[in-house]
Amino acid sequence: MQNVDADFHVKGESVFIDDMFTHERLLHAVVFGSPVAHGRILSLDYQKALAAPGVVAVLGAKDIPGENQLGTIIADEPMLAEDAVHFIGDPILIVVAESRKQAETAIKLIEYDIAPLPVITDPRTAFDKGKLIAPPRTFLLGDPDAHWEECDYIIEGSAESEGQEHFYMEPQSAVAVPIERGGIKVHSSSQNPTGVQKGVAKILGLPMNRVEVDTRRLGGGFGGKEDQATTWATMCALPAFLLKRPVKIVLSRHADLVMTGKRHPYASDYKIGLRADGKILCYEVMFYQNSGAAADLSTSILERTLFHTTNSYFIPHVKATAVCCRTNLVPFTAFRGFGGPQAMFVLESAIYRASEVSGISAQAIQQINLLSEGDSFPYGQKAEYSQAKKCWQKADELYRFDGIYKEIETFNRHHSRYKKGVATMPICFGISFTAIHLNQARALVHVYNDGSVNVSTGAVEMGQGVNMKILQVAAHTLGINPSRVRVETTNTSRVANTAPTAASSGSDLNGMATQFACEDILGRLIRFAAERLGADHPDRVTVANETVYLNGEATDLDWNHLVHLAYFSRINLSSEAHYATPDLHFDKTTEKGRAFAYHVFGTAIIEATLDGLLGTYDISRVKLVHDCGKSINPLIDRGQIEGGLVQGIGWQVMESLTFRADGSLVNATADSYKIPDIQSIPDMEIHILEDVDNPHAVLHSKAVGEPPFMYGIGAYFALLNAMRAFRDDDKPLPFHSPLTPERVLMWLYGK
Ligand code: MTE
Ligand code: LUZ
Ligand code: MOS
Repeated sequence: MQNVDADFHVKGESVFIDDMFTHERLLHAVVFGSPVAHGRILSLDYQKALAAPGVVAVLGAKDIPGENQLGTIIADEPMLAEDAVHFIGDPILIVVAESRKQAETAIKLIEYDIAPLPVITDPRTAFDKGKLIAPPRTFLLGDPDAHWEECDYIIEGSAESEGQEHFYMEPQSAVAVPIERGGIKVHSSSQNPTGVQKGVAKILGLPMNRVEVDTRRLGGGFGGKEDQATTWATMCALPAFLLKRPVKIVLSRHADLVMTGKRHPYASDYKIGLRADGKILCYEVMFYQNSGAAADLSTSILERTLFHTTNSYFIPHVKATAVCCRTNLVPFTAFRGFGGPQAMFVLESAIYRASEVSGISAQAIQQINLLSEGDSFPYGQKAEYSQAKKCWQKADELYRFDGIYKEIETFNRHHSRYKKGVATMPICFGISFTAIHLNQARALVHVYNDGSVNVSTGAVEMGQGVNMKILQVAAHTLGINPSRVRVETTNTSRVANTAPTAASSGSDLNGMATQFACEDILGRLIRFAAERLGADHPDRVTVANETVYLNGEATDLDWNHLVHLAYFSRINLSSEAHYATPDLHFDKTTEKGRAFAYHVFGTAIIEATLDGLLGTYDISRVKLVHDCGKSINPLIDRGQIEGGLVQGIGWQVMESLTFRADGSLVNATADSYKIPDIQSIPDMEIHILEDVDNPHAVLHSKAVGEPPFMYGIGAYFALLNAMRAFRDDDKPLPFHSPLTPERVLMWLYGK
């Protein structure tokens, strides 16, 4: 089925925050952020800004009626700076004016004296100086120390990956509207309306029931609006509350690039041990996460890094340690994969090095070590419904890996300026929030007495098609035409205490709650119909294709009529249902448990073509087999696979996020931060694995939002192989993503 949003998006009729509330009482907020990465505020003078045309107010920490604190996991992030600043862009003052332009102009008139303090941008330095956000954690499986002796090859090295900008099309934005008796309603571009509600309530000193948050849709989130949308919602809620006028905030692209969190950069050291037959016996790794200046979600992201240490492989002896290091960069945050990709890049780097040292191909090492059913992850969970081998075999059968390798060898023999490289990339990603309490959702379903249906859940639509999937689940469960169902905005007054739409589990959790609520209403309708039709048991009655069936035979009672009659018989046509993922547990003292409901698998083969004269390249072809369980909507899933893959390629070989020693961002404009465009999309061949099951998610589907991102890691190694084809000497290859054309040229022609 085609996504119901598609037509409206294409015609420009879908409404985003900036399209809302364009009336004249509306004020605009712009935030003045710290110009230095670390310092003590000696003085601030905003009199000139306040006197500038159109300016209504300039607000600071002292104006906050509630608590000046946004940190959710760790309380280390004031909403507005009090006496110190910790990163460039750290919010200090809010300027509110009649127009955005006036507020932006006024900001430049703010005078300040900030005494600089030492700036740390590198996680290893932060670690050496003891600047940690939380103590390190270690996952241990088997006993590596006792088994290094059995290894024929032992390789040590490091691998680094830089950050990534979300580059959602719609920047961070919100509108706050004061409502009666000092309450407030916030329209927020947030993946986490409950988080916004809680944050705004805390800042304003209100109970949560005085704050209503409503989210229609996001122009992309990708994790960037999981935690950090709250910051910007509070920046307009505070002035709206104090000035009693609606206030809008929409970050400029530049402000969004500089002031908001991104994917965490990581520096890592590894040691890997293999037997002569390619079997990996031992793996030891230390991850230094660059967390930025505040905790945000860093500890949770670090945990997911540890959970994905061994990707799609079984390694019997593993010791993985990880630590959140505090630096003077913007607090880094959730981004598709949530720390998983960073771990997987390190292991692929280790495998690549091991292949160079041992002479066993990287592809063979990958294949030999693939996870089997029942194998243990380092956190003790056993692989169930593991499609690791099935995906690999299917990909090999469909695409003939050997043939591709031969084709490329031939190409490289016959070309001197261009060389190609190829790499395989298996993935495995755990589905569930690792913070167990977040694995819950609710749905509120109304069947109106004309037969139309309205569904509200905690899920936020951000382009991933969750509303479409929920619509399909409702229509399927009720046995009615999908055109009858409307999925409402996500609203904290309708559905409370929601988890963020994240961890790829939006449709798993909210879809299941929707199914339960629909089953509840349908059960009442069926009992009612059974009575009317004189059935001896309600089991004899079913609803399908908008028709009531008795003993498998269509009756003349259709959906409309059934609902109409039920209403007049005073049957409740609404239901609220709750779903909590069963059987999840984790013990942090032993770091063992069943952390995930299930895992998602896949295998990609990726080709890169490199121009050795210019150092430019394209990722020319990607073929992959992906496990979607029983897909609810293959068209949407395909879109997620393509989008995730391309975003992953961007992270690994295109998008350079570079910070100077003073903590400033080099790539702070759209022309210096390069995301993949239509020209950089590879030829893609995507096969969704058939005949697979998954009893752990709604309608036997599997989550699809994040896992395909990690195929992009294969692009890095395909490119390394193309580089090797130019220079087959001993020069060590770089394990430092992104591999930009500059880095490739430096390697090709440097000493
Ligand atoms: N797809 C689009 N178009 N836009 C997005 O912002 N976010 C990704 C993924 N796919 C995103 C997307 C991320 S980070 C997650 S966690 C999931 O969608 C969230 O949605 P789901 O849980 O419904 O899959
Ligand atoms: N958010 C979160 C996530 O709070 N916990 C998670 O485990 C997670 N995983 C992926 C993306 N966001
Ligand atoms: Mo996605 S990083 O879980 O929002």
